[in-house]
Amino acid sequence: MAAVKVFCPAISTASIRVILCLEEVGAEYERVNIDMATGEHKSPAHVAKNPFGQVPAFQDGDLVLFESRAIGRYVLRKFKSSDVDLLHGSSLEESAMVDVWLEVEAQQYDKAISPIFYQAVIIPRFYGGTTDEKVVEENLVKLAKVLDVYEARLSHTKYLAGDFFSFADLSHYPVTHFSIKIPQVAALFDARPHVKAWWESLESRPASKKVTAGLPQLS
Ligand code: GS8
Repeated sequence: MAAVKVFCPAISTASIRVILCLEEVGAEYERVNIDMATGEHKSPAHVAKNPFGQVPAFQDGDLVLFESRAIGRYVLRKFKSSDVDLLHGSSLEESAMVDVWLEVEAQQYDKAISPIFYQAVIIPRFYGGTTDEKVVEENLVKLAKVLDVYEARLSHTKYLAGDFFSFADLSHYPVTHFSIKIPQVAALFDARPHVKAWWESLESRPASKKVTAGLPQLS
């Protein structure tokens, strides 16, 4: 069976989400580099795969996908086994809880933490610009409220969807891996012991370590 392909640069939070899924299920894959510095993600060849001119794009034979969370679901369904089913598809209730916390990740968590990451890390490091501290401050307040909900949830269950690791947890990993180095973000995690323990358990997963080994520290 030909390996599936992920079209992305080494560093991209959405793309790392897909690569992590592939590593967790032990699938064979090929990462085809997209050089964002030269605008390759806007090239006709890439836009044919991702019409928004973003990374990642994904190909499995004739099937071409974009949107990292949708690609992740596909990978986890296609390569699921009796050992690894990060969507918990065999249980209606558990898979519903995975869906709930995946939505929370996309609609609440990511919307608070990504602007902090973008302002505090991406703008100064990759665009030579100046961080908008007001945006950072506003989103730190939002992130603190989201993490209060997580702290309450994680004081009852080991992971977000229940006492099992799932795609909902994994989906948080990429942007958090880079953003936790920002002191104000680290302080929010440090102040919430269940969130902190949850984060440490995500960081200690072999797939997380493998995927982020060798990536530069961004902040
Ligand atoms: C977001 C992709 C995205 O923002 C997904 O796949 O989850 N909802 C989409 N990709 C960024 C890189 S960060 O990982 C990107 O391609 N930025 C360049 C651009 O928008 O031009």
